[in-house]
Amino acid sequence: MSTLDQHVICHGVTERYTSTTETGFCIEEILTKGYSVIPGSLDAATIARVSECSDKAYAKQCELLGGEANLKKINDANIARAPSADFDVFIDVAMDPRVHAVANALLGKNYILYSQNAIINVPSTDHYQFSWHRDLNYQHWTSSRCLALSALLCVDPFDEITGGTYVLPATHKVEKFPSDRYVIENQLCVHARPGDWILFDSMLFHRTGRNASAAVRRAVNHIIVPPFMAQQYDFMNMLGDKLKTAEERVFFGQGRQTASSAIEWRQIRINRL
Ligand SMILES: O=C(O)CCC(=O)C(=O)O
Repeated sequence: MSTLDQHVICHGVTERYTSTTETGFCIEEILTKGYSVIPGSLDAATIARVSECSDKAYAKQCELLGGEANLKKINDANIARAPSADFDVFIDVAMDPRVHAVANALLGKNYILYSQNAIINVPSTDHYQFSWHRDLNYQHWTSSRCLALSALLCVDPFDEITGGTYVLPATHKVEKFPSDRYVIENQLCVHARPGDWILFDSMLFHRTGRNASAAVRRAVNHIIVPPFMAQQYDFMNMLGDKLKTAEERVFFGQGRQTASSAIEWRQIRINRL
């Protein structure tokens, strides 16, 4: 890139982004191309614990469900679902303030955790997430505002060899999934380091890359939504007592479960007074 290319000049432009902060630039990238990479607030020891606990949570889930073979039958092998139910470190991960700053700016002050899953990408092993998808599955429409934010914590290096996340830039703005030729000519692999977050509009088409390295590549995905959407898991039921702060309880969905009756719906509001 020449020095001339570093100098931005334009004409006929009266409106533009003027992002001056890291969060502001991240939001500009998500709104425009659908994704952004930011460094997280978590230290190396925490990332190492996330790595170890992802494997332990998965092993426990395999055991509870009658072995990994049963998970393979439902295309759900090598995913630890809601690992925060077993290991508190995933509560800390979900509360990373850098992610919450972006969620707040994109979704407004009311948002909750729809799902949290650790993706374990084993070398030379198929994974259901290798296929292109939106995190809001089966949705083929666009919205003027971001409807959901996906926050993928990279636990290991992400690149073409290790199986980084592949994206189709700006497809959060296009209703249909593109043709094969378009995908092949426009897909790109997002590079990231352990501890980084890949933040993307949940409607962006993406997939996990094949892992051609010798090491397992792990990540923890969080889908963050406005509270009118029902959560994938009842986090409050799974980890209610473990949540220490009001911020944690709100994010994990306190008070957002479907009311069992109209009386209960009103009583919850009266109790809040
Ligand atoms: O593992 C990845 O790189 C992406 C994960 C993913 O596609 C998902 O969790 O929806």
